[in-house]
Amino acid sequence: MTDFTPTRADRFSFGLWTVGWQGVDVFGGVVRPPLDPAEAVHRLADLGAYGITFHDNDVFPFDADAAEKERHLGPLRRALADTGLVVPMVTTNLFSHPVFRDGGFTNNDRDVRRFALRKTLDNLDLAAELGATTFVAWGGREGAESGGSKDVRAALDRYKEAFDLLGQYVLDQGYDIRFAIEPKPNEPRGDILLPTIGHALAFINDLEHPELVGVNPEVGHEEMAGLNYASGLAQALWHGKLFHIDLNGQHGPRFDQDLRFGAGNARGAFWTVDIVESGGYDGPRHFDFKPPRTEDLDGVWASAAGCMRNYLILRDKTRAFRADPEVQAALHDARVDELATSTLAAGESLADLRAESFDPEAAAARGMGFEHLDQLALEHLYGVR
Ligand code: GLT
Ligand code: MN
Ligand code: MN
Repeated sequence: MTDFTPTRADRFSFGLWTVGWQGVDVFGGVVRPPLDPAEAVHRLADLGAYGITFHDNDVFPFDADAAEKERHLGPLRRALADTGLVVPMVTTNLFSHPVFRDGGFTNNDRDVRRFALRKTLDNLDLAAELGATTFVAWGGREGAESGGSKDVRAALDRYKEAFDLLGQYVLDQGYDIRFAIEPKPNEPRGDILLPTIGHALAFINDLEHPELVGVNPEVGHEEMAGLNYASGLAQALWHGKLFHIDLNGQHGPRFDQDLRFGAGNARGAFWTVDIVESGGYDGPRHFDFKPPRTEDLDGVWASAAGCMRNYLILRDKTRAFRADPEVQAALHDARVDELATSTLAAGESLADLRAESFDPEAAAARGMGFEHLDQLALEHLYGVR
């Protein structure tokens, strides 16, 4: 039994932009003071996280020269050394500065695309230096609001060109880094390129170095598209492409809420933890949430702690569900295990298959027993089993 206190072994990580979000939204300005990255590292370490992640401009300003970058990186490096926290993932901000109003890698303006590549190359060097092995690419500004403004096929050519160049750079430098594309259907653009896990997986197949590129699915982004996050994770795992995850909470298809993990769709969170824990994913449990604007700094830390605590609570519940003998019997009655058996037996021919007699009416009369199974899952989630 656990008291749901996170430890480093749980491998929880947080983006600096999450706890550092000052609450600026489309309708209002800052509600919280800036959070020093080194302070964030110490607070997250105290709460039980094992790592932090960041965009280049979460740490130093957009226009920083080498000396200014170093002035900001120094205290961060010291905080990492003092706490023992690691940096498993780094990402590039290709969306905040007005130059990226039409995106980075797929901007219609070629000079902006070239600038986006330079900014990303610099950040790859930093990622390698800090030991990050995953490099996330969230293309929030890569998209359009209107049909005529973007040639989507040309944009995908340029997107591919960018990942091909960056992949080759990583290979040439000998960096131990893989890329993870983060899909999102919309917001801030009206329609974002690579809007879902499925779109991203198909795109990756056409890259020069597909082995270097996977996905970083976010709970809220898939649910904004009305999709089932846990099911998307399962497919990404099936393709060997689940390189990283962004855990948070969302209440169905609406604006990107970035609630703390476990808030929002609690049933979805249960199945998310189930697949993350049992599906072969071995990366960080990374939170990408935004402590709501209602909160002061104490609320920020309560919200961050809640992400980890909810994950651990759900981890306990999913383990109890899997270990429950009644659940195991219900899984068997639902023939869930039978799906793992190949449809044709070894050595069997299609002629054998065609010669087999089968009574469809008898098979059709038999229910699947899924309701009983799902009720058991809900009872574990609701805390009565
Ligand atoms: C931004 C976005 C997130 C992405 C981050 C990585 S930035 O906060 O909303 O979903 O993961 O670029
Ligand atoms: Mn989001
Ligand atoms: Mn995210």
